[in-house]
Amino acid sequence: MQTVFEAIKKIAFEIDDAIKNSDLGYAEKENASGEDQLKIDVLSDLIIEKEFVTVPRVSMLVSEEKEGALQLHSSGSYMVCYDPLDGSSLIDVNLSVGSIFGIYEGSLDAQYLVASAYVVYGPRIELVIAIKGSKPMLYRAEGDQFKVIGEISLNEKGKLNAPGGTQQNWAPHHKAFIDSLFAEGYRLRYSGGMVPDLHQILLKGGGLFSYPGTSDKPYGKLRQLFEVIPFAFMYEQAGGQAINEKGERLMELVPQHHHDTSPCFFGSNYEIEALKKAYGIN
Ligand code: AHM
Ligand code: MG
Repeated sequence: MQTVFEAIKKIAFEIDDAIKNSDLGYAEKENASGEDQLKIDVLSDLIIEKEFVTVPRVSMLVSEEKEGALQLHSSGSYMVCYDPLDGSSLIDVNLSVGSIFGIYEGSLDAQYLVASAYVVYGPRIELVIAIKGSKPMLYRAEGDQFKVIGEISLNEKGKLNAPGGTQQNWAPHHKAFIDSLFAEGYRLRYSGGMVPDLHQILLKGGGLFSYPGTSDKPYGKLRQLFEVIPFAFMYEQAGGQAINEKGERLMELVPQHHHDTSPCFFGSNYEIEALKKAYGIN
């Protein structure tokens, strides 16, 4: 596993350099979800592919930017699913973006996820790695190295509310619940990039990030294999919860297709329990 994490550290520096110095225009094609691809999305995908080609433990790659899986080493056992540059549409306004990695062994199914990691490209580069049985670990780039900062642990209750999706397309019970959190004193924190938004909640001790099913996107927007499941694992390891609209743990998802999405709610315990009550799924 260490070789996979070392590869992610090298990738983080290379993608950060690409964000700062490369062409930010549109590529000629769309990605597998039918969204416009930026040249930097394609470049970030290639940077990751090039690095994992050198890691014999990696058997296969599944990327937000690729239609199918890419087979690598037949001797390897880790299947790495990744979103090379999440929130890339925020680069032109100079907001933080990120890369997300889910490392699966055995099957592409949430319960076979053995580790996850994400990188935040902000004023500084930060990396968070979660492995089974321990709290997520935060690293910060200093020079050309990552320095350990410490464990991440969620409080029982937070103060931040990050509600995703277009409000006019929310279900009335979802809107009522989000409003009730604001009425309780929660503060809005939403940049439109799930990596910095979820990172902020993790580092500030708690809160809620939601991306529900909406009238225009009944199954939500965020992709199970390389967005939802890696962060669900992070939140559970940090002492929080991650569920879907039925109250099921996102760590029980069994994706049918590589690019399947799911409604998702990540938070500290208080907010997730309040959500279950509001949704009538207690
Ligand atoms: P992307 O992978 O195409 O960048 O889209 C994912 C992003 C997430 O980072 C973010 O949480 C979400 O899209 C924001 O969507 P919305 O603008 O609908 O709130
Ligand atoms: Mg994404």
